[in-house]
Amino acid sequence: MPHRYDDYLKSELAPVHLEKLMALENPKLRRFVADAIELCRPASVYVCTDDPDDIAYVRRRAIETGEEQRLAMAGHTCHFDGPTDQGRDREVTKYLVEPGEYLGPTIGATDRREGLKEIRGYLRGSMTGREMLLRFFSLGPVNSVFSISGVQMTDSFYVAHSEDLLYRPGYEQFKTLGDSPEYICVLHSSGRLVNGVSADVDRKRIYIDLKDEEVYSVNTQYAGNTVGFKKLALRLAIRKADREDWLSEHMLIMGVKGPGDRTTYFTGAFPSACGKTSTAMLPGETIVGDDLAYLRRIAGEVRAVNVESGIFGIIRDVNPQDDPIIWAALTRPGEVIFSNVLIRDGVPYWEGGGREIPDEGVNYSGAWRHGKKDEKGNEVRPSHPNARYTIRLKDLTNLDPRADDPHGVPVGGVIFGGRDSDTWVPLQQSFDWTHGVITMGASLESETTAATLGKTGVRAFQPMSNIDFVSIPLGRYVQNHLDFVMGIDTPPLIFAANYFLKRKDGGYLNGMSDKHVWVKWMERRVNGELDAIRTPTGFIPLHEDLARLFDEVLHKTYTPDAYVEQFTLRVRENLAKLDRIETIWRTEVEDTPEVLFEVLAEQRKRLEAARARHGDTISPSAFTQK
Ligand code: SPV
Ligand code: MN
Repeated sequence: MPHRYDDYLKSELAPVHLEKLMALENPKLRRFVADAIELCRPASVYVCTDDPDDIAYVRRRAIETGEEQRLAMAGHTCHFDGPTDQGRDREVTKYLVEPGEYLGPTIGATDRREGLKEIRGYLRGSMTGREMLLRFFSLGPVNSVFSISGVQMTDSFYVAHSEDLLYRPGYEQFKTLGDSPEYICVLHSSGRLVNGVSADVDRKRIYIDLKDEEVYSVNTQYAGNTVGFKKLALRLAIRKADREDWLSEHMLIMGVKGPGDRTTYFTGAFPSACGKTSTAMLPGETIVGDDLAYLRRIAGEVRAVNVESGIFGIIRDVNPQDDPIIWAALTRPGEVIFSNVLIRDGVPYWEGGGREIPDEGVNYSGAWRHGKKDEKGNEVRPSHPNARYTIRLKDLTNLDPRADDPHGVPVGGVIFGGRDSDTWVPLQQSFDWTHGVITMGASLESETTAATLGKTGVRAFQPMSNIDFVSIPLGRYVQNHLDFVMGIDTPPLIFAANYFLKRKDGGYLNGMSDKHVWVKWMERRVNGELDAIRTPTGFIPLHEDLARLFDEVLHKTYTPDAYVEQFTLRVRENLAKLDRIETIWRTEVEDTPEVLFEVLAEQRKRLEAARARHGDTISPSAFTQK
């Protein structure tokens, strides 16, 4: 049946591309594509299917346009984002909302009409003389109850190439949608380029239209602002999950080996640059995903899939000792995109990479030599702290065999962890699901990192590590978590991890690899095999169990003194945190569920009673085994 936009599309698309588009009998798609062409005025439109020739075209053009440069090793390329485009930009990322629509203290919101007018103004004519790409992906395994289809239009071959590595192909799946409007649309333009870099930085905008489920992104290239199916689609998926009674989360998924052949699956929510990828990559365990998870209740179980099929990971400190598997994938021939690292003679260098960084080369600031300063007089580091690599998961040797299972993997435990230098013990388990959701997930705080622009090291409210992406009223979001396990006999256990606890003198209390012991302890707890000590804030491990696991996993001695220092309850800090968290939920959130205050009040009572008996710092030996 002919659609309203057919004649226009016929006049704009070459026959071969028109045919690929028209094979998808979807009216909303035709409207979206026609509107985008009319707005951005590209010189031509290339419709990519799942065909390897189309995918190879994108890869080739990324080099030809200069968005990526070939490196010495076969298949390796590098890309630079502009100096002010090195992380997600919260300031200019906004939801477009109808008057009166309430979301809470997440990223900003702006009036839908005005926002559309502004961003569409910036997109107008933005692709003049350039080629527009249309790409289709499946978020989640193809043909699965979990999956969402996504369509991206972009003038960036780097963005489209990154998506090849990060998402499962979705053109064929799109055909099965028929005329359904249930998919996510993203329109991106890098805007005016100077030396291949978005030039109109003050007109950078990322706007999420909640009504039409479309995302607009312009005058930026950093993947977190442009790759449609990472954080842009996450914001829309959270709304869909809310409507359909499941969860869309900023979580890793991993398999942890137990005794015998047992694998227990965990999801883990950590804010950006707080150990999510390194947890998912622990040696000897298996990775399902490192960033985004969809969770559903299926046949009395919680099950999860990875939205993605690749990693856009922080490269800093990836070296043969700490990240041997990623290191191997980054140093052998194969498809890898390096971004914002230092390049010298076709070789990428980054901080903490275990190889000596040369004194000069090329990085995101242009020609670089040791001691270079920016306009503000600050030293330009050789590789940006948020420099990244993009790879396919299947190029890793530790990919879980069930990573593409359309039914997902069963979730035994959920981990919440932030960058917290002074409050939480390194590891604890909640008393039950509600206690975990409220005192761990909804109470998460984390010090800011280079993954977002702005000052780093500032303690910030980070419920479920998802605050930048929550697109429904925040109280409702927490209520959805509370309700999620209704009807499930044995819900996943909830754990809180803190990899960043420091001594008073400022040194970290734990080594980087200690997290491996923590996940092994969680695995045993999920399987009911170890006892624990009940403290006012949760169950903590026994020294003897950790000592055994340290020996087994890391071949290290774990002394009683180290244990006491790490697991001493810091009552004052925990009470101060309760004050901060309660204030936010009371004063900044309009729809906080009452149970949240009740559960926080119970925690406060337990902490105060313990303080009355034992003082402000309480050794684990003061509490009883349970
Ligand atoms: C993160 O910052 O959480 C990331 C990278 O996973 S991105 O969101 O794409 O910037
Ligand atoms: Mn992330």
